[in-house]
Amino acid sequence: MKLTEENFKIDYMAAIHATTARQLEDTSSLERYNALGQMIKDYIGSLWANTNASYRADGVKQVYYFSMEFLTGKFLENNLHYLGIYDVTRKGLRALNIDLEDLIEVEMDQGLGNGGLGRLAACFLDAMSSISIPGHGCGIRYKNGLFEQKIIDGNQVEFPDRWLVNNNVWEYKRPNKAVEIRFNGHVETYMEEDRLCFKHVGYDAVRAVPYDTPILGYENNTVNTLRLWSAEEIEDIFDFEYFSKGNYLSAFEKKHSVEIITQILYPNDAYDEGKLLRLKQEYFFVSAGIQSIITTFKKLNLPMTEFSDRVAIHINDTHPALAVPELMRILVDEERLDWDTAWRITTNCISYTNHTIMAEALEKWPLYMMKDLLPRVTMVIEEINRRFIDTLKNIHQYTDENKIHQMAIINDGIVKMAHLAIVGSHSINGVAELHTEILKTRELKDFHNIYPTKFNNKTNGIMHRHWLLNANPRLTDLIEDTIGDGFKKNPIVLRDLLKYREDKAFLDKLYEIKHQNKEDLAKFIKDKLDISVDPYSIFDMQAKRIHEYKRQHMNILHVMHLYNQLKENPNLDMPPRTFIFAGKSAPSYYVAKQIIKLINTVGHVINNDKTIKNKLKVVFLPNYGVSLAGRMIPAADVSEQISTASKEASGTGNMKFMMNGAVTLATLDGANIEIRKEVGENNIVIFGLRDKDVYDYYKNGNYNAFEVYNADPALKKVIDQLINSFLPVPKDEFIPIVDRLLRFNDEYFVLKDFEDYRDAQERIGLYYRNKPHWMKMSLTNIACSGAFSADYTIDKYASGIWHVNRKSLDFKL
Ligand code: 26W
Repeated sequence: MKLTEENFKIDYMAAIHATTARQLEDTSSLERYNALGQMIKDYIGSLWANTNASYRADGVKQVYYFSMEFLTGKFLENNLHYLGIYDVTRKGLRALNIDLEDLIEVEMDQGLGNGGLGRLAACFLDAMSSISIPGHGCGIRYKNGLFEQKIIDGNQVEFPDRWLVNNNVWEYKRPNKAVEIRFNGHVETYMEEDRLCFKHVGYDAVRAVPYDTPILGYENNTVNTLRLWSAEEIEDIFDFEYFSKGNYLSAFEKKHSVEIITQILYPNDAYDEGKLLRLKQEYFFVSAGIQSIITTFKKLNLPMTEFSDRVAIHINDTHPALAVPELMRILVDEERLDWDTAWRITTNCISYTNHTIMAEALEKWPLYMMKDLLPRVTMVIEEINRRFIDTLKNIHQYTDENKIHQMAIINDGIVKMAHLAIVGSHSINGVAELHTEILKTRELKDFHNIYPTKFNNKTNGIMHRHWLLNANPRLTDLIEDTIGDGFKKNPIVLRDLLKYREDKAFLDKLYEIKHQNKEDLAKFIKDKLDISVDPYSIFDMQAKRIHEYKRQHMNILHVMHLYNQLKENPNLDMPPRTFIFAGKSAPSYYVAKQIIKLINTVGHVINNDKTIKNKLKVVFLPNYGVSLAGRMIPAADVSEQISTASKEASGTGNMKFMMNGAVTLATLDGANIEIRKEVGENNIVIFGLRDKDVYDYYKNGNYNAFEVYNADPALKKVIDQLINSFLPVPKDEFIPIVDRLLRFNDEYFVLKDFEDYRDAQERIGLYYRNKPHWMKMSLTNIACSGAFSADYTIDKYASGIWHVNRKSLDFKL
């Protein structure tokens, strides 16, 4: 949009007065931020209204991306860039003696997600808007996002994430669009003419109130909607009888029991606890979302049979899989369609992405629990299951009862959400090539046999504009000065940078930028943790959720090994290294928490040892999230992507690091494989077991961790150091980790891969020392990263799964 500095100042001062009723000099940073947010929201308003009006007028097919998690982070900076008013805002504020950076700092991260899955949903929203796909998000407005992590005495301690304390300037509450959600009660059947009908009675009703946030496209006038639902009591729940008798607490009890539904995000990212409240959350937002989609569709005055021509519903993992029976319930019970027609519409609408093969993450609900909470929906699932089993027997001629039992949606009193999602959707995709292969040939092989065409791959992508424009302005400027700004809309043109591989002046500039980013991070580390790190050392980073399969413990064991070498020979010729970790552990995942403690304990020993001459430092940055990622990633030299082969479905941090010029140190797992293809094997450092080796070991049972431990003295030494008082903690502190590695035979092959990892790290050291060589590797990574933009991923979802078209909008502000 066009905005002059003069107009900016007029609008901003008006916003200050309107939102604060104070003079500018009397306002706080928070008030100034809110005023700016409000002003931008006003600018967005007409674009947003226009987008919706044009979708409705043309009756275009729209996508609804259902996700339990949206990890969007901050909006201010992004919205300024996307409206094309970043520079004028900065200048205008400067003229008023305000630093835009300070206001950006004030915004709290919207951290409504655990990790990869939630961040992917946020990147996808951006991409849908930016490539002009009519597509919206549907989720939950948790009052508390993922917990805030503090490190106290080396341990992770969780604190509530109160992201709403200062209000959320970006959202619109829309009480007039609230819907009712029904839990518990029972089902009555009755005949109407010759149709068997079902009525849900005696239920507890909850009000779902939507809060809408505008999702801007990059300079294209498109504003889609992220609709998050919040639970409120239905008016007369508040019990006046209790209240008038002075029993105030009881009067509020019911209100509380309703609001608790959207109170908190479950902090697990790879373990399903099967908690009733989570099931409530899942049904709550799925039912609300589908009801509101149906209301929107009805405004088109089309027959219900055209629903799937106008609506695509995507489910982000199985968490929203109740969309299948809920849509069926509404089509059959309320819209009075026959089962087969309803089923055709439902399966044509719904598509599903699988994000994990970890068995413990697969959602399963006890049938009795589901029946109690959702009596009618469970009946629908039972009917879907009955018909599915019929198909297996009659169409596919299955006679093996065992196989049928295994594939059933419900068996042994358990409802399997992945099976429900597969049967009820027309597309099932994995998130990287290897992951999809594993789904097809192993984890979901039986389903692939009967539905071969439903399965497809869509390798993940990232919001390249965020990870460049917002996170790394220095690099963005250099790219723009060198190849122009076409990459913002068309990131594949980053490849033009390859021309500069031999250009010393360019590589020097690139080095200088990385160095400045490292200086900034070093300062941040000093301020936050009082640890001095050398910006000339290799910044080697592992930032992601803490999990044994991601193998942060392999990394820290290797750091201990380097330390042992330096202790033996303080003059060892080794490039100085700073190992930087960040990530949260699920609060109930004991071993992961011990890994955090181990990293901090080792850090404490190493960082305080003067004899190693600052050649080694270990830093654990607390509270990893979108904002911290934005500080860390631009300063990384090495990106650690070292999961046990076959376990990481894709990874997306790997893509963000490469885009910022880090060299990836990786196993052949997830999207690392595609990264290697893009950059070529000389520009990535690969080590370790392959997925096939891992599966062979599991199958043959011929891995013996003790043998590896006994055969490698350096490895044995570091493992022994965990429990022999080498570390300043009680001797039994790290026994659980050692037990997992030895007594329980090292499920994730940390010991097996250790030697190869050590060699790979040595290669990293050698490459780094050859500065021109290293900078060429770094440049190649940046240049080849455009292929991983979510813009391309979403383009493939749109054409290959959703069958929706781009809708260009020419409205101008
Ligand atoms: C029920 C508890 C639970 C909650 C979340 C189980 C599993 C999850 C997610 C599926 C975990 C997750 O975030 N998976 C990650 O998804 C990313 C986006 O596709 C991938 O890049 C990561 O490899 C995958 O671990």
